[in-house]
Amino acid sequence: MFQDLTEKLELITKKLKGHGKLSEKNISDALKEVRRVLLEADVNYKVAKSFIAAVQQRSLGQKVLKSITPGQQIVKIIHDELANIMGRTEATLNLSGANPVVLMLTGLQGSGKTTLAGKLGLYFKKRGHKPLLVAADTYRPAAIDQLEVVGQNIDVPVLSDRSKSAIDICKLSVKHCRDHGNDIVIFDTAGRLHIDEKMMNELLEIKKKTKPQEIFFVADGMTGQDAVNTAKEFLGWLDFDGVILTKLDGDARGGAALSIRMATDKPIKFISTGEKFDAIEKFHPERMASRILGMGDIVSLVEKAEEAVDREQAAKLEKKLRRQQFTFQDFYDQLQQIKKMGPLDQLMGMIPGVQGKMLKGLNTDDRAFVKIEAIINSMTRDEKQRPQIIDGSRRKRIARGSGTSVQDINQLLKQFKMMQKMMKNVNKIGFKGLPIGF
Ligand SMILES: Nc1nc2c(ncn2[C@@H]2O[C@H](COP(=O)(O)OP(=O)(O)O)[C@@H](O)[C@H]2O)c(=O)[nH]1
Ligand SMILES: [Mg+2]
Repeated sequence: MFQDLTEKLELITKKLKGHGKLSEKNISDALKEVRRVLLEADVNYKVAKSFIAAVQQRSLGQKVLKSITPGQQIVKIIHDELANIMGRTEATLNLSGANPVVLMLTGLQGSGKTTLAGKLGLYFKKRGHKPLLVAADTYRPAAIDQLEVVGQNIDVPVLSDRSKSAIDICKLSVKHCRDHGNDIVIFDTAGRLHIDEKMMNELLEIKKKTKPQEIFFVADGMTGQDAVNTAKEFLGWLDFDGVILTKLDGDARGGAALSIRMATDKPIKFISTGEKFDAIEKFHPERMASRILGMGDIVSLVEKAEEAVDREQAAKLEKKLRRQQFTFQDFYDQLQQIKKMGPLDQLMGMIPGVQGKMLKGLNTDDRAFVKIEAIINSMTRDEKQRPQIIDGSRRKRIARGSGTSVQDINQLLKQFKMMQKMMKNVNKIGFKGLPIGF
């Protein structure tokens, strides 16, 4: 997420922290650089300007300059002000007092609405709700098919009717929910490549007729300023309640995430970081500021682990670790759990102290997992339990069986030994039921 922006900011903050003393000139030079970096990330210039002014004002106080660690204090101020421009406190969701709760997704075509309907559906299902998805993009038959496939994937019902208008199907869905016990209904509305009046009027009509608790503007996080401009236009027509940023994985530059709150005065409520249905998180400005500055986000990491980890299995593993019986089978099971948490490079980025540039050369590709899995699968039961018996000829056999090389096997055995050692240490300080390495 925002790798380029993070790397550049890390350089600047490192320099700041390196100074024993800071002069006003040091600070204004650094802030000029920060401003340039923000603009390069496609942050709105007014947002960048007011951000720099706020940091400057707080940094130049005598207290900061005369403190023992002025550099660190300024980095803290940058962090706080970054969180400020993104909204400071976590936005709440309005889920009470309605039966069903109506959530409406709006935005341009391709911004990620249909995929998001699935992500939100799964998100609420996991939390004990009974969501219903509504195919309100009635112009392209393929759009209805797409949502139906999404529904099948996450095992959440989809309401569609190819003979009805978007407004009618939305109205109908509210009654459908009451009849079928669905407590949350999510409208997947039509998008256009550009805003047009007809589309806006249709959305307005749906709003009037169904009175949604939350209308979300779904913004493609990769698009920077464009997303902000579109958001403002939608706001003028529709007065939405919150923003959801998608596609913050990959090459997103950060401009949309950092500007959209100030530009619309509406909170960002969720972010999405991938195409899979579990790639959704509630938005926390403070945590996001930490991630952008390369400080990691341990809280989100632990939450992800808690969601993915099978408690019973974790307890079993803990017992084994206490008896120091960690085997390749356990290693394999742990890999499965880590895989459930999401792409490796995203997880690594949440660990404090792991800097953007460290991730660059590293093979955090999920293909590395596949190789390890293949190797473990080619071991006999006995070998998995007692890796010390894996001698030269066994290594050759495993390499052949898994389509890898003896070198790969050697490397994995070495890693496994290291992990066993690490596990002993973890054992000493107390195992908290988290997957290996975290
Ligand atoms: N990388 C990435 N791709 C996404 C994300 N959300 C959606 N997409 C992709 O963006 C494309 C458009 O998504 P779709 O849900 O059909 O957008 P819609 O036109 O607004 O309904 C699809 O190829 C999705 O797989 C995301 O968070 N990350
Ligand atoms: Mg769609």
